[in-house]
Amino acid sequence: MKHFDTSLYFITDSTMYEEEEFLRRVEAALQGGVTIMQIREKNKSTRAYIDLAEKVHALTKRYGVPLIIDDRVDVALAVNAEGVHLGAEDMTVAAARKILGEDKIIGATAKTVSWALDEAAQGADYLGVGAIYPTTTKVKTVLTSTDTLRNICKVVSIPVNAIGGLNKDNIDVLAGIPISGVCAVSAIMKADDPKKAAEELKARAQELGLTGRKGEQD
Ligand code: TZP
Ligand code: MG
Repeated sequence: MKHFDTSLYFITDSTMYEEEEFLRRVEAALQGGVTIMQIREKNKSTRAYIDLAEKVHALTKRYGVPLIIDDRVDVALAVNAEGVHLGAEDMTVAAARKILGEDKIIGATAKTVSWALDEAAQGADYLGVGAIYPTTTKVKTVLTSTDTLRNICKVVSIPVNAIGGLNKDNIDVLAGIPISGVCAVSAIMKADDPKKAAEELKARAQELGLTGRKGEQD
């Protein structure tokens, strides 16, 4: 049985900080109540990715928060992370499931209804849908409308999270859409006070009814 809560899904970006400051911010975010965390590294060697993921995992375990590894099934296995997040250029969910087994969390990116249906059929445990707003985080993405987000929520039964340019002052656009939570990089990572930023984003998401549908599969 997998239990996870995507209410406040924090995705890291280590590119602008020394390691000590990066880890301090990661811990502050955990103290602020993030419910699931993803380490996202695009430019590190495999060895450096594993090294940093081990350090982040030591922190997330202390706070009882699942750690998801972006892109890399091998890194997820190496650090015994709780899961992996896969996009269009990564291993398929079906292939990752064969390697990781049923107990690991496998998330997928989806930007259209048909893409979402395909990922769910392959056995994805949750979907990340966006970018809802333009983002300052380095990523190859296009905007996804809130109509598409709503339609994806209608057709899949797994948790759906919104992502892209989201912060406490603009997530009201998601009100009434049955998502399970919000994903954020910059709103937390680049905040003056990441703990406070996580607390405020979570509180606002809860206020708008955007949280709390948990991923629970047998
Ligand atoms: N996928 C779609 S948008 C995005 C990713 C990884 C980046 C989100 O970053 P931010 O800083 O929360 O806009
Ligand atoms: Mg990817």
